[in-house]
Amino acid sequence: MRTSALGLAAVLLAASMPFAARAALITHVRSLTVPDTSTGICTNKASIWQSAELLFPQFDPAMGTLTGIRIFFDVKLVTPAKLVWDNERDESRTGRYSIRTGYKVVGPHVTPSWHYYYAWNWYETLAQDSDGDPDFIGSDSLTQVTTTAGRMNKKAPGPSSFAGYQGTGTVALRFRKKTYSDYPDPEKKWNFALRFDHTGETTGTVSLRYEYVPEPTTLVSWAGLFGMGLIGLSWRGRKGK
Ligand SMILES: [Ca+2]
Ligand SMILES: [Ca+2]
Repeated sequence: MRTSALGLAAVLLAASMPFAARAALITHVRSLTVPDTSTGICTNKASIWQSAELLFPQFDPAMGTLTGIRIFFDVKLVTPAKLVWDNERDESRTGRYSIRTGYKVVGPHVTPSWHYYYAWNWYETLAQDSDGDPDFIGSDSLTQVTTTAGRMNKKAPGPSSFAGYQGTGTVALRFRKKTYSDYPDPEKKWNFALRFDHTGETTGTVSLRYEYVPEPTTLVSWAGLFGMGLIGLSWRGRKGK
């Protein structure tokens, strides 16, 4: 009886160990809205940054050992970005140009190479020779609207990057969106005035996921219960003799 009780306790304890050591996940999801931005005017290249800050709970070290961090985002332009070009040269040309949207998440120990995503669209349109002022209207103007969407799933490079994410407070992640446009012009022949009428409203979600191994208190308490059961079974075994 004592032998079988010992064997049972050993089996239960062994079975509990992989369970206690298995990684667990906590995912915090935040919705994101980056509104339209007012018009920006520049020459040859247009670029506008927008950003929004999201607060996430830190990982409480009392829960266990943090082993991994992942950031997911899933966003799209819900209103299209609109770009207007105006040719400033007395020469028409079919130009190939792009409107791109870059998405980036910035936080503690996050590098651009860790969380960065681009989506871009290419267009080809004839630009008539310049009609003089005014800009952004007339036969020398091109108007293009575009939509983009981005999805990303990135993992933190390693434990050295976990510091800012651990504690009982919050960690701030800044979501940045860059909408910009340019065109291949190796001969430097072109001169455009560019204007973003707006860069489109972005909505979506950003998620922060912690991967961790739960505190061994779980294992200790199970082992304690099994130990007590073992004592009880042994005692009954002796009493039954
Ligand atoms: Ca012009
Ligand atoms: Ca014009």
